[in-house]
Amino acid sequence: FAGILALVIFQIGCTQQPSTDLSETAFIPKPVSIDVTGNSFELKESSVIYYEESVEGLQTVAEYLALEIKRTSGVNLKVESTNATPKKGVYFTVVNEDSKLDTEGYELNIGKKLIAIKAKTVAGCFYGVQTLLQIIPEKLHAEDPIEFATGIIRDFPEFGYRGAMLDVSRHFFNVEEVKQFIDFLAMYKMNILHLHLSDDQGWRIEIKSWPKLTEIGGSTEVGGGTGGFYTQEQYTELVKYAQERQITIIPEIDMPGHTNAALASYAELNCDGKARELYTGTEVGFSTFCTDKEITYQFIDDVIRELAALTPGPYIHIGGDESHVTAHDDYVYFVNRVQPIVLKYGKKVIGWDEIANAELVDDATVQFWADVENTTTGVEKGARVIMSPAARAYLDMQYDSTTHLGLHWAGYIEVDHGYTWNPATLVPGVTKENIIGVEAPLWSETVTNMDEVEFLVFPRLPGYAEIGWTAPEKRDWNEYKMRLAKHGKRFEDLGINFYKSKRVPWE
Ligand code: TNX
Repeated sequence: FAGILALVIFQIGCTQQPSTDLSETAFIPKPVSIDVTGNSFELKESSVIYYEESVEGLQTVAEYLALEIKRTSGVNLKVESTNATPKKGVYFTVVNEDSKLDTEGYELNIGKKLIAIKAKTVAGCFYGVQTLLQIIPEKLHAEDPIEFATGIIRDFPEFGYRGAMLDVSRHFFNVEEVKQFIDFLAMYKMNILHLHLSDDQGWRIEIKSWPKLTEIGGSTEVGGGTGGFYTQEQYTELVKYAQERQITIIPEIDMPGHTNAALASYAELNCDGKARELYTGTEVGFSTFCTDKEITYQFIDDVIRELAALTPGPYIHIGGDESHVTAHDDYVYFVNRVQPIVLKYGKKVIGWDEIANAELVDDATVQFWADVENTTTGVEKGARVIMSPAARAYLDMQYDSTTHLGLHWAGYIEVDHGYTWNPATLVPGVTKENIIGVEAPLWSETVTNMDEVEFLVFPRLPGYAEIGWTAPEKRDWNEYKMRLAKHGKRFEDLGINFYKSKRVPWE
């Protein structure tokens, strides 16, 4: 009897039959609603992925799904346009009138013959794809059928801004590495990549009117490595790659502090007219642009003009943090002069919470990282807020005292600590109405390669994605950790070097 039982268990374990209960899938972020219909849909080699012909950008989404299915299973599905709902296969459609669908929302209807993904926007369809992909195991064998449990998922995000930041200044990450980072965000329906493009240790974006920024300022990084920079063509390639994944890149030029790389490249930007030495250490707060020289503002005008031309997204980030050697009045004067330059080139201003000490222009956004008073001042001045609390959301904070990568000036952030906070109640006086969303920054003083990026990003990133997407009353650590545990297999199959936190019951 025991032998037969063992055989039965062995067979169940081996047949790879997926559950037909859609609600058992460990989705991250957790969808708004799942209705289970208890059947299964089988994707065959002959299945076609259709997209509504008249919708611009929908073909890219359909092709993205085909490529992901090919990557995981080796199966090559055909992608075709249509102007009528097909009877079988996969079908993408964009509808204008459905009032139940939010701008970024989607409805994923998995029937026995047809998977229909409906949304108001192409972005919504893309999020439907990400949900669908979480139903398929990350690695399939060619002979395995690709089965989907049937049911209907209706879903939309809590916040419109769901992002992460990558500091490419302290250590440089090349185009391929940034693309990989973008893929991580896309998997979890994040829609913002903030790139920290300049700091004391390196200037990373080509500015054609000031070429020494990258020739000199781009040649270093923390620890003495050779640095690097993106040509404008490479940067445009990144913007496009992100766009295809519904991600907006927000470029940051940090100023007036954190500017040593620029001050080393051009002597005239210094008050004493002398170029600074290049810097490869990790101190902060020692550099400043000369706020009372006109050339400073001509320089910034050129930089923002060129950057805005490379930026289809609505925002330019002007930094503004830790300008410890800029006198307060000079700082305020500087931020007041720089903001209109951003507006002049058709973009909106974002700055770290310190910029709230200046007068804020219309539509300015302050990024809360440490100072509650700055942030509430910003709100009083009419600004909106991005929540990036260092003690909860900094991806460069160590997990605990035994994990060595990262810093701990804002404390240790174990996976549960990073997950169990509510952006709308964390800072008294800053409510949901003031907040556009959540961003998890990865500063790179200690991070030198993608293996190290992955260790700090995973498994915390899915949690920040869920905080941005899923309403707080639907989030609970004890339930979330079970879903996260199932994603461990996915991380392994993707070759991601993740931190195996003891607080997560990995399978
Ligand atoms: C503070 S957060 C900084 C960065 C550092 C980071 C390290 C912020 C706006 N400024 O310059 O890289 O801490 O965690």
